Amino acid sequence: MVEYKITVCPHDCPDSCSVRVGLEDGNIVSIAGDPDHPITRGFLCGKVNRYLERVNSPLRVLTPLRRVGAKGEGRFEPITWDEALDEIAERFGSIIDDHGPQAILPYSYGGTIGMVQRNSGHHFFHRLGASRLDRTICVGSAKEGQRMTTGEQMGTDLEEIARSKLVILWGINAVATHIHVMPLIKEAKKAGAKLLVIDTYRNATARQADWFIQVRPGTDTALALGMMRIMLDEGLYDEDFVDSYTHGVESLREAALEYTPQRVAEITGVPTEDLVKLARMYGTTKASYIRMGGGATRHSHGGMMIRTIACLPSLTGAWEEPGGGFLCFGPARSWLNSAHNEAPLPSDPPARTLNMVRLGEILLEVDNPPVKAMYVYHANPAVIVPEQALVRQGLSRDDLFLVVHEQVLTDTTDYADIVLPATTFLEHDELQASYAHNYIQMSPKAVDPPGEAKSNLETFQLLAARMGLTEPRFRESFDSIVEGLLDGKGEPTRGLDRAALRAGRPVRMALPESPWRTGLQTPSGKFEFYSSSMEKSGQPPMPVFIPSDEGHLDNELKARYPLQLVTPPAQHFLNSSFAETDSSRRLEGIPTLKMNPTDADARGLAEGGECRAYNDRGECFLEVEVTTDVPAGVTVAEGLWWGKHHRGGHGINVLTSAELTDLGGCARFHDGLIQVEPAAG
Ligand SMILES: Nc1nc2c(c(=O)[nH]1)N[C@H]1C(S)=C(S)[C@@H](COP(=O)(O)OP(=O)(O)OC[C@H]3O[C@@H](n4cnc5c(=O)[nH]c(N)nc54)[C@H](O)[C@@H]3O)O[C@H]1N2
Ligand SMILES: Nc1nc2c(c(=O)[nH]1)N[C@H]1C(S)=C(S)[C@@H](COP(=O)(O)OP(=O)(O)OC[C@H]3O[C@@H](n4cnc5c(=O)[nH]c(N)nc54)[C@H](O)[C@@H]3O)O[C@H]1N2
Ligand code: SF4
Ligand SMILES: [Mo]
Repeated sequence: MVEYKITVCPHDCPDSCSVRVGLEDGNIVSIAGDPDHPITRGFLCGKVNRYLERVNSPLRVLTPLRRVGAKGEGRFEPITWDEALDEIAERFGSIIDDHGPQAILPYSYGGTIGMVQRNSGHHFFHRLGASRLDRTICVGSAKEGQRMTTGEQMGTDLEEIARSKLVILWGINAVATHIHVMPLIKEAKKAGAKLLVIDTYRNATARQADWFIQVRPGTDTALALGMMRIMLDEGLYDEDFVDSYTHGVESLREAALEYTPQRVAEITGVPTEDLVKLARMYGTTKASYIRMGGGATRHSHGGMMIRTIACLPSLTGAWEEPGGGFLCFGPARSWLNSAHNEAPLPSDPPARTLNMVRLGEILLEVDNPPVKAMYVYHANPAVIVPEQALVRQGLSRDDLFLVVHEQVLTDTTDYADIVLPATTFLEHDELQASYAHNYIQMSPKAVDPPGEAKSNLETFQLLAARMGLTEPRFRESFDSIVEGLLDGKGEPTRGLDRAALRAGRPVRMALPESPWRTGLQTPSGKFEFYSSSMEKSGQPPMPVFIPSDEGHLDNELKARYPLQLVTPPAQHFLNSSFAETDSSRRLEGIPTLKMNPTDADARGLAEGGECRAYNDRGECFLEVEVTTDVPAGVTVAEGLWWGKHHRGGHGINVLTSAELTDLGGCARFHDGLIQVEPAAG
């Protein structure tokens, strides 16, 4: 007899699917989408459909391990939890004695976005006085940039898309990265809506669009300003809305003046007639919904880019129209009381903050004190961080004590002194909240952990005890942490149906409606075309197109490295996760660089040949795909393949820059320059 349990996918994906696990005699026999969840609608992505392959992977870590080979070799012997905890406590203790607690750095990010497990190390590291990590690699520029225009906690309910008349997927490859938005779009299309995709290459999502608008990477600010110039000129905006709820429209009119269709076409590559058509279409459709991804924000001026695009719905008043609005990273999670397990207590020692994007520099150059120990959990920094050659060099340091808590052996565990076995979401309890839709849900474990795997929460509690930390917060039960998180910042959490939540049902958070009527969290309380916060951050207060520091300038660097490199997610991987599963790798094929025929021909590169892509930061070997899906001058590598899947041992992030974005300290994943040549040998 098969019985079913409902749990929730915790991977770093906007969909936070409700997962129906089939069990027979305590063993998992099936994994499928929960038909009763309004967003999941009974289906999962291929990656998680095949989750048993990940759970039972030959790379699965089942006991603590201690390094026996050289750093980078990944050779280990099994040890007991007691031995592992003793060694970590002892090494941390002596590093604190010799260099102070800031010589210890936690490093975690998106392996899980579960509200409990993800942040369960914070109290431990805060209490030690360890260096703090600025976790900006994904949403930094998007959140900070949008905040400038709309204030915090803003984003239209995802489900409104079904009622939209014009859906714009802007810098988001939703067919791969946000698949559960597609049924909502389908519903809207059935009722007559159009789907627009604005992207730098014809990706899987662009193929489904009624209209695909191809922009040069990093130029969307000019596109949006060009649209707004036409809309303001032709009166295609909502005067009442603008008068009541926005700040600085006259300055916007002035700022937009120089973005004539001709100039915008030159900057963006979008033909003038397309720009005019786009502006009129957007300006006359109030029920227009912009669903933004990270694409446009992962550029040197990515903060300015999203800030400018977020002005569009504020001009038409789409925010207040059923089926209209704007969403990038959604606000539901932020209503929970994440301070409960995230924020330092007043009694915790102060500590410096280091930006996760700059890990190479952190490990090789930061001093006073140098980082002597790093504890990695739910992250794979050897693959996902820019300037990978420096990161690897740092991870290879013999004097760095590296602990990695992992589900599977990765490129990062190859450098570890100690590896600890981690549970998957099927094996631990969690509270899940999405960053796209407004449902939260309990995610109880479906089975017991295999081998000696332990959750993040349990591991940090054991570690705290081993280091003599006795405060109650290091013994707090899962249920009590959940209560703390639900003790949120207002009505959306107070009004939650606790019984339904405890019963494992998805519970919709009722977020404040029309917050602009009562005042947004901006200095003026309104949507800000003019932003004094921008000025405070050292940025122009008005939207303005600024060429990318690396990708756009005609200079000596561009002469040597003429091709811009865009590195977006692959459909069958989730960042670097799932690259360990054979079936995902088979479906992705081989690490590939997409190139326009003009660029390939000019370099003597043919379809299927191997190329060497390089710049001053390093080199990466990939197979060439010749395609008109990418414009001339642009190359695209979907990922993230691990270093060990590439000849030469470096993945695509060996080529990306660790310079930070204009706002929010994010990485510039789609902004760098490269040269490409046929690979020798
Ligand atoms: N299958 C799968 N799903 C995922 C992930 C994954 O790795 N694989 N990752 C998850 C995570 S952590 C995140 S943050 C999201 C990210 O998912 P997305 O937001 O979809 O990813 P991005 O890297 O932001 O790139 C999205 C698109 O932006 C385009 N782009 C790049 N630069 C520009 C630009 O300047 N302008 C415009 N208009 N487009 C541009 C790229 O070509 C790409 O098609 O997806 C999540 N879901
Ligand atoms: N070039 C390029 N680089 C990128 C991106 C890009 O688009 N282009 N995307 C960036 C973005 S948006 C993001 S979010 C980051 C993501 O980068 P990461 O945060 O490193 O995410 P993953 O690559 O998925 O690796 C997460 C690891 O955590 C492990 N894990 C999962 N669950 C748990 C758990 O409960 N406990 C423990 N201890 N371990 C667990 C998984 O096995 C996996 O190896 O990558 C960034 N890097
Ligand atoms: S990775 Fe995303 S689409 Fe796939 S099951 Fe998880 S939440 Fe759903
Ligand atoms: Mo992300």
